Amino acid sequence: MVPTQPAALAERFVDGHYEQGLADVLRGLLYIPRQLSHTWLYDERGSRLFEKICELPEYYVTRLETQIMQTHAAAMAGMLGDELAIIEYGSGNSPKIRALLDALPGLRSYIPIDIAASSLARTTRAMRRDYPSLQVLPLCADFTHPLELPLHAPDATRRLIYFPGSTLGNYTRLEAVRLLNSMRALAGTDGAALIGIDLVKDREVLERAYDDARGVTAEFNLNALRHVNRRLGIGFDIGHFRHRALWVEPQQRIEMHLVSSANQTIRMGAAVIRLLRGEFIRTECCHKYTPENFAILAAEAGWKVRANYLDERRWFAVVLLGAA
Ligand code: AVJ
Repeated sequence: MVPTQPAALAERFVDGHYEQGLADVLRGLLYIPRQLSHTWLYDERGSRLFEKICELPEYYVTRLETQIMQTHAAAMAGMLGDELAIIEYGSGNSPKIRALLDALPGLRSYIPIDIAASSLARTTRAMRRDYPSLQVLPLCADFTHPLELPLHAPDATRRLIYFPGSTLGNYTRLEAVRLLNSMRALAGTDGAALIGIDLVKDREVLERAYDDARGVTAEFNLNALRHVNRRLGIGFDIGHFRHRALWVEPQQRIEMHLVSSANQTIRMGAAVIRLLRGEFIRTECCHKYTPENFAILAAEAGWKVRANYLDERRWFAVVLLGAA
């Protein structure tokens, strides 16, 4: 099928990126269960919808983590000391990182890492403005691949990896161990990490958090299909899918699905995919942990838990890790 906007696509998919993107999506849809990478959730509109999700009454994640950071920043700073460079996975510019920076007046440098150049630039500008004595060294990169820190990054300083948001939960157990392992290598022998993880809780609370009454999360999920349509010139009919969030007990995770509400045929290049009514495409997994099983996971990557910071209901945790 010919892409709908050849000029715009040509800009984005130079050197075979278009074919690569199409092949990746097709491979996922032929998988059992059918799946689409969670990264398709985040285009401009998807990022705006996610910001709206963070303000929903049902989505406790962002609020609780911010509250935990504000309550315990001083204690964290006490454990970490001042001689520090912070490397954030995913560029923050959020009240979470700010709580930490405010508690560490002697902090040397802050290195935000983001694959999206525009939000990285926005974060860099805001942080340089609000923390004039801090060295802000942005790195535009995919943190699931080997990282090269900016050349002038201080190497004698102790490193703290900051990975908030429960984003680690989007990865499978194996991928999470690999990611924690690469953080361990990047942090160095005296390095530390601060990871935000969402904790196991009642099914109803979890499913509500991912299927809110106002339908913002449903729109966020469906937007992945709009994104694929636009970027790859596919013709998913948004009206033939509905959002579902499901707690999958054995895997201890929420799965977001797009359920086909009709028998339908989707054409992708030379390939044809037939979806039966009730069949689904999985778009995201959000793993939830207990402090105990997260400690085991971290240990597999060479980390030892130094402190757990939790909210009163024990719904969310920020975990301080050090070398094992
Ligand atoms: C941004 C990955 C942390 O898993 O809770 C929110 C994404 N998906 N609602 C999460 C998300 C549906 C969010 N993370």
